[in-house]
Amino acid sequence: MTARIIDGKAISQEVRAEWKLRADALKARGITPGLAVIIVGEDPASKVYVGNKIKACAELGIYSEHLELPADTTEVELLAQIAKLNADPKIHGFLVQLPVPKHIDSNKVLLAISPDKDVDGFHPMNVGELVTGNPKFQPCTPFGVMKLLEKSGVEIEGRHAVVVGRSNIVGKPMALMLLQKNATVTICTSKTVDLAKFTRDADILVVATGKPQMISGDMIKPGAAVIDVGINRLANGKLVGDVDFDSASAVAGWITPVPGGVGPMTITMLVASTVMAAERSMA
Ligand code: NAP
Ligand code: L37
Repeated sequence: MTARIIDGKAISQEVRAEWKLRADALKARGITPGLAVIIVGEDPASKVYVGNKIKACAELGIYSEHLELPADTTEVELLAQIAKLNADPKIHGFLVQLPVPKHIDSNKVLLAISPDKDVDGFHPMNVGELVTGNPKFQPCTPFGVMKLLEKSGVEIEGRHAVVVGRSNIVGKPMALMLLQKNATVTICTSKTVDLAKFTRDADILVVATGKPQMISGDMIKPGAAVIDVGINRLANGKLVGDVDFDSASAVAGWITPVPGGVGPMTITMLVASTVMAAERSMA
């Protein structure tokens, strides 16, 4: 079998067009949705991602602000910037791009963001709403994965979904969203014994480990939907996922490429959440 490619760029364009209509409708009523992104320090990958977020805002006619703070910014200074954005009526949603430098406590940062403007969905209150099945803002990467599955016609209810990775930003919320859609969910971690036993049983396999090409075709059930969240830059400069695309695409039923898979959808769901935040601010 040769897998159908889930084209994250094409699906992104389609979803962005839907959200542009909603952004335009808000503008017609005098509200321009606004997003701010704070980045602390010089992580080169984060800079690329934040650049892509700002570009997507421009594409949808969303107002955006980009705050680049130096790596030696203190926690107090960062919290002061957050307080300003919480109070700024032009800004409907904002996020602090993770990771932040080690001398800053990311938990404190996430708690300081107003839950009403928390477009990343990382505030403990929004995490709680996701756990109880009534989410207000959902973390953009797993939210984007759910959209990719939906748009590709992958059935979720009653299927076995295996999520490899349990980070707060990808693995855990991913498992909760699949559970909400009635998948039977398994979460694997670095401590899992015999990982392949689980991955081979997956109808839907989502991989978010940051370990380049660790999932090979022999670990995949024929016909499975394989979603590769990983983005790794090899020594030769090439970008690869956590899945070995060549061997996996010979076995899987669907597969996402890297780049051009989950990454663009992450950005799309962020702008969607910003428009949602602006819509709610009118209600
Ligand atoms: P993370 O915080 O480093 O978490 C990685 C997770 O993978 C951990 O739970 C870890 O287990 C697990 N893991 C590591 N090695 C494993 C192994 N050999 N077998 C099974 N599980 C293993 O990473 P993250 O933030 O979730 O990101 C994961 C990847 O996705 C990275 O490549 C990142 O760049 C990418 N990413 C992409 C997007 C996008 O939009 N496309 C967004 C965010 C992240 P333990 O908990 O036991 O250590
Ligand atoms: N919302 N996202 C939010 N908050 C955070 O704190 N860390 C983090 C986060 N992660 C994130 O922004 N991830 C991300 C990953 C990939 C892309 C965008 C955002 C992306 O645009 N990927 C493209 C291009 C990859 C490249 O050229 O490096 C892709 O095609 O995959």
